[in-house]
Amino acid sequence: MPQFTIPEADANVAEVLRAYDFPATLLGAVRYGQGHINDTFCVLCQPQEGDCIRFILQGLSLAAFPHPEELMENFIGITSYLRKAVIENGGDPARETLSLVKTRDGKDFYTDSTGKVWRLTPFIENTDCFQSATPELFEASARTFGRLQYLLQDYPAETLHETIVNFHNTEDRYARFLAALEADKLGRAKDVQPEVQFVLDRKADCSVALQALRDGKLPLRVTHNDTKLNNILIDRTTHEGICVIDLDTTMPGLSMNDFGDSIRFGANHSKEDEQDLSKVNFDIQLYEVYTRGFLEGANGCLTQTELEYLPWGARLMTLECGIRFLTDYLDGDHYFRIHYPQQNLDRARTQFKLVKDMEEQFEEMGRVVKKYAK
Ligand code: ADP
Ligand code: GN1
Ligand code: MG
Repeated sequence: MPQFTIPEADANVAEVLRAYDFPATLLGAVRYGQGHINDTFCVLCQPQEGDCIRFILQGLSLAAFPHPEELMENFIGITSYLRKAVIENGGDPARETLSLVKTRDGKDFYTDSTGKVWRLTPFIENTDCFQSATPELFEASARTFGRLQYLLQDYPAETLHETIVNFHNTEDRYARFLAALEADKLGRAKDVQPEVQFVLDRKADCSVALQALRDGKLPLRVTHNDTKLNNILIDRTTHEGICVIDLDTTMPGLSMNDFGDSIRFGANHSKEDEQDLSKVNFDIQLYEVYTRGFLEGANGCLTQTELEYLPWGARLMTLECGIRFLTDYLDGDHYFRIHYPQQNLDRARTQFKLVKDMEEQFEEMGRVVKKYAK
């Protein structure tokens, strides 16, 4: 039987595991996934016969989510709502939406002795989670994210907490970037002048979506707000997107941002922290397949103006994410988990290269949306 040890640094995982009753012999927990924010572990249990039973254990980042109890309230509201929708459509709720395992004392999550909130969910088996995808898989992910928009269109948005205030407020992100630049805590600003200038030159862009919202042109919907390809599980048998995960930022937002964040992450062939920028290119063909899939999944629920703003969503989510990486770099890397010192700067650079490419192909991006808009 394999033995797993819990690393010293994650000592409170042992405490958390004791809070749960597992259905078979607990083997241990290993770090899992490529998320930048939460602490994710795969928990393994061995029944007397048969394969391991797996769970996903997640410690919520207090740096990102100051009110984890509110976040968990959102999580329960959204997953219960999706569960009903899946059942109504004849689907399998155990695989098509996340669910929670209760603690020994019947709670939906566990708060450890340091105040950190943890949740346990069944591992959705026979699925894959991709960092990059073939056009077919990318289109499948698009259908699933588009469909989420469709499924959540009547969700009572006013019941949701804003888990991260001003999350996709690009004007606010710009202001926080200026503050980090001004403070220049680690003296890094002098080495990143081209990147700083890139952001300063795009101040006006940061207002495009918010101005449209203020003008009443775009509706506020319930959106996921973190629609990376690796926030979706793809069924290994059907190759369809089966479950949207990472619901921590699901709250009122703009449809263009859900579309845009997927394009930012998936419509290229490079890693988010690729150092060789000659490899970082926006791929309009991948953009096209994603657009087709997203609009199919959304099933006509988007307004004409929302459709017109989709290309801006891609440009702005990419710019905003680059601004956030650069801000964190200037600030000393407190928000996004890094694995080497310049990683946030490398991440910012890839985003800015993609923004530049999108600016050059912006008209074509608009034409593609028109081609598939119902
Ligand atoms: P983060 O907020 O850190 O990105 P995620 O919720 O996206 O955390 O989880 C990190 C990774 O863990 C995912 O990319 C996926 O590979 C895996 N994962 C999360 N939940 C499940 C689940 N219920 N079943 C299978 N894999 C999961
Ligand atoms: C974070 O949690 P994860 O790794 O799925 C971040 C997103 C960024 C993304 C960049 C809560 O997503 O907003 O776009 O990194 N999530 C949060 O890869 O800040
Ligand atoms: Mg994630």
